[in-house]
Amino acid sequence: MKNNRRDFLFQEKQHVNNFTFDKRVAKVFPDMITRSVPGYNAIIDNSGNLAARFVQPNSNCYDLGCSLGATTQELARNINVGNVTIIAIDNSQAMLNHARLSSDGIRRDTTISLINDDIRQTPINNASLVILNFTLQFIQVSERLALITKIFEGLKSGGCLILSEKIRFKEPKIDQKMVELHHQFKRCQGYSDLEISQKREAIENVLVPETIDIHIERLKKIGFSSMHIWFQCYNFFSMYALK
Ligand code: GEK
Repeated sequence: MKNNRRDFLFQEKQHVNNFTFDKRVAKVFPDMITRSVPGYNAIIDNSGNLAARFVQPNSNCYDLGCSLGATTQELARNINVGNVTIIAIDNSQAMLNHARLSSDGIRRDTTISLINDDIRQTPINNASLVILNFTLQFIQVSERLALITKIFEGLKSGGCLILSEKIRFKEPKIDQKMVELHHQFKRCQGYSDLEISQKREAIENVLVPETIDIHIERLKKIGFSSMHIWFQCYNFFSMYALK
């Protein structure tokens, strides 16, 4: 099955339901996410770069909310130390069904395991790298501290968490400006105003963005020793935090 179909899901006027990662979304997901998230490809590519820098031998890497495995594939290609297992987890079987991972250019002693599970339940252990690329935003705000605390406890010393998210801004005028710039980006990617507004309505109650300050305060409170924002475009950012 091809994974390069055009996202037309919100093209027609419709009764809008809450967004879910179902079969229809899985079919068009690569097109949907690259045309919706400014800098998505740069973030995936650089997750590989960070993996090359931080993954330790004889350890686990976790790609939490792996969708079709784009980040997992990039990690696998960039790991340059021995005996690493990548554990890629998603709770949508429809998304995992569309994952296409290639073994080209991957070390023989790197293992990939795709798992259908809820990341709130999955144990994390012996981890040198954990990635949350646009996944924390779908976890209830009240459950985020517990999830990141579990990740911190499962990380080895020197281990790295990559966190990429849609964000909001405390100052309403700035927030509004960034939302408009994001919508302008989507228009440039070929989405109509109707598609933009219907997608927004579908995702509003499902994806809850937080400010950068809230993310950083939480990571500090949990005990991460340093935090570095390495990418930001409008209301999207990526950072890495070290244990
Ligand atoms: C990428 N990281 O291509 N447990 C497991 N998976 C979950 C949960 C949960 N509780 N909640 C949501 N998901 C990917 C993109 S998409 C981001 C991540 C987006 C999964 C959900 O099924 C979906 O596949 C993914 O998190 C979020 O780099 O669509 O904006």
